[in-house]
Amino acid sequence: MRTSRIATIAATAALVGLPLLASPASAQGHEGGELTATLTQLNDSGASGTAWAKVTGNQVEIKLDTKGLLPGAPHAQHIHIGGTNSCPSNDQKGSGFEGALQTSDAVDQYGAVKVSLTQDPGKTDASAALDVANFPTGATNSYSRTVTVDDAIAKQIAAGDGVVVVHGVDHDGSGKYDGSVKSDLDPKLPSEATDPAACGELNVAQMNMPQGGVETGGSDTAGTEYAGGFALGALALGLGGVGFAATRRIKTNR
Ligand SMILES: [Cu+2]
Repeated sequence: MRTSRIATIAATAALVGLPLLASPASAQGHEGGELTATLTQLNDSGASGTAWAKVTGNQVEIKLDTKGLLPGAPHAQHIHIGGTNSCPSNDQKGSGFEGALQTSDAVDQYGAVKVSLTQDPGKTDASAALDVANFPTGATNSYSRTVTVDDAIAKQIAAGDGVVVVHGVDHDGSGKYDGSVKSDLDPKLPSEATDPAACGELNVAQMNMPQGGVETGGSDTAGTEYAGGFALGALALGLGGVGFAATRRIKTNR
């Protein structure tokens, strides 16, 4: 009887524990949190990339590799926060050139610029969002910098709310930023200079073990015949479901 109760609890731990572990929304452990993003194209730009970030206190170490961008043209790149903290899809239409998505068209999704990913010595706050002299200009770029942010931004990035957006799209294939449509961010610039080219959501990369206990009551619906399978599954995933459950104080069912 005791054995089967433990098995049942183990199964519960596996069932309850797995979704907890899989959730990036886990609130603890912001300090030192690592994040990754995969950037995919917007506006059929052909651009893509990967990003990695680590938040330590008010420092955000970030690496951003991009490719497929218009060569020889500055590509503004930022961490946006707000909206639904998400990227629009490549086929999403906007108010720009032949229905192109302009930066402000998707603010409800990726939010506003919070960090400007300029090269040294550019400033890195929102005021440097269009500091074209200090952004990468290649078709392929490998960027890394450690930037200082305020407490709120550090927390939001660490929690997975940051979205990396890279700008600059040659819609008409002329080989440079031009055209009659003006930028929604700065009417002195053509929209091609600021329209979003690629986007990726910075998601929490590391997995944390659950800190809370496992509720052991009301677990009798988990059939003991499946318990071994669930426990093995937890072990196979390296989660130690059996050991975790077995060390819990056993509460009598019913
Ligand atoms: Cu941006």
